[in-house]
Amino acid sequence: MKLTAISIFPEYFAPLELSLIGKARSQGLVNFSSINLRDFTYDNHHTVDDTPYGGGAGMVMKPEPWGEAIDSQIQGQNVVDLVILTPAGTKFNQRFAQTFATSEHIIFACGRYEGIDARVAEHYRSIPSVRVHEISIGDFVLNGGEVAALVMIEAIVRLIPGVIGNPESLLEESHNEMGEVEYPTFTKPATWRGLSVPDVLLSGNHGEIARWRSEEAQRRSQSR
Ligand code: 6GU
Repeated sequence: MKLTAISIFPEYFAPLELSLIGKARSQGLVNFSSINLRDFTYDNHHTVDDTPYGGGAGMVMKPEPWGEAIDSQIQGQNVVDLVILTPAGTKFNQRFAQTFATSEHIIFACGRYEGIDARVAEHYRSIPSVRVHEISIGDFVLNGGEVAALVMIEAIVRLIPGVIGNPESLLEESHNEMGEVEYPTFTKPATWRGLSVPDVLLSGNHGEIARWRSEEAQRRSQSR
């Protein structure tokens, strides 16, 4: 899988060197690159924003650098998923992560300021080899799409076969097919600061344990 982030702060993606994602990269399971939007400007100031038509506060990202940057990444590609990060987008969830985990190439367009000129999404929707997704990671406002892209990348890359050592852990975890969150988990010691692990988990009775976990998962899913 190829992942490309386009941003005015490509340094934001440095953490992708770490941990499981870093390992997936060094194993060749994912190929990540971040590119600087300002490299696709032609004026001395490398301008990427301007005032909004119709007035109002804040600045809007100009379409031309985005067009040039995205074009440079879709050349000669089959199909690409173009993810435009915006708090006004469709909310990201585990189902989206599963769908994107089968993508060949995802381009993350990380806007700043009051967002990217709306014609960028419109233009790429008219290109048959590009699937455009405007996506938010939740009902709150970030300063830009970079952190949202990092969240999506982590959720997606861990679903690629071979990235997680034990694929069974993917089946049991929260937000699985059942839409349920996970049951509470415990490890040694059996008593910690006066708090004991539920007896059933020490019983060795696998049927009872499975029943207890499923009840706890249901209870948590309802109350949260
Ligand atoms: Cl994708 N971008 C920004 N700027 N804020 C957000 C977001 C994205 N998702 C939630 N808040």
